[in-house]
Amino acid sequence: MSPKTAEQYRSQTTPTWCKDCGDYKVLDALTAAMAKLELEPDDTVLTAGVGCASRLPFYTNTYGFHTVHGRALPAAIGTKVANKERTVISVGGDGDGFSIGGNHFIHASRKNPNITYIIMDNEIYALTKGQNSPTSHEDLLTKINPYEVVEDRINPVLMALSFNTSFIARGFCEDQEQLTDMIVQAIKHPGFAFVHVLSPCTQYNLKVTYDSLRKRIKQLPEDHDTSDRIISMKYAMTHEPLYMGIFYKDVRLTLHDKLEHLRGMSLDDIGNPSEYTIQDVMKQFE
Ligand SMILES: Cc1ncc(C[n+]2csc(CCOP(=O)(O)OP(=O)(O)O)c2C)c(N)n1
Repeated sequence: MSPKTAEQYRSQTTPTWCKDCGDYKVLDALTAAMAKLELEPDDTVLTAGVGCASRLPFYTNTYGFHTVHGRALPAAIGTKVANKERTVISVGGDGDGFSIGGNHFIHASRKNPNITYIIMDNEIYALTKGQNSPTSHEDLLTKINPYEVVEDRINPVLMALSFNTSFIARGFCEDQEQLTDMIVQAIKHPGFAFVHVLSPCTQYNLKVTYDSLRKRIKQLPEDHDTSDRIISMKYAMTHEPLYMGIFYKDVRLTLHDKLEHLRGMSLDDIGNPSEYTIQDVMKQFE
């Protein structure tokens, strides 16, 4: 029988996150969402790259795959392709997801696998003790750029909208109820679902605090049309205010649907591939 409470989805491992790290709250919301959906831990897989946020799978009692830096998504897609019955959720930080792993985000959006991707955005590389990330504010001076920042920041939600990611939401880790509901909807969404979570680091980015975020955020209007990508882009354009809520949803064929179609085609149109010899295949290249 699947667990009934969020606590029952936690592992015995004590998080190594710093005091008041936003990632604790993301873990709370994710496990609450798992409890709401009554996910079976044995049928649930979390994949992650490297970073403080990417440690999250250690703290749940599901299967977990701590991959290498930036590679949470390929592992998740492979897991889902191998077994579509599994609920697959990728987690990680803004550095992992948008810097070294940024290309995978583009291609996951194109493939549209039925997985969920939760990015805990603290606008810094925290595990490596404070370097600028792709989402860092242009004024954030750190030890790698003590005088001036020379790169612009990216806008994750706008980026996802431009890639036509099939579910896009943004939440604040302190708003547990909304974040839990967003994660529930993301997991239920048939396709690649991206949840951008504002999750402050209390050690290495003192410019992005719970208070400063609280002042910047604003809810999307209740009547926001989540099927309208252009309107969603307008809301996503601004960093001030930062709009919260579900920006966009589009139900279309998933990677699995397309692969099934392809499998069907190979049987109907060209016969059983196992009847082919290597010579038959080589002939096609003569
Ligand atoms: C190939 C590779 N390059 C660099 C690193 C060092 N490294 C580990 S975590 C990390 C950044 C993590 O930042 P983020 O993903 O934002 O997560 P956070 O720690 O802030 O939660 C870096 C650069 C690494 N482990 N592997």
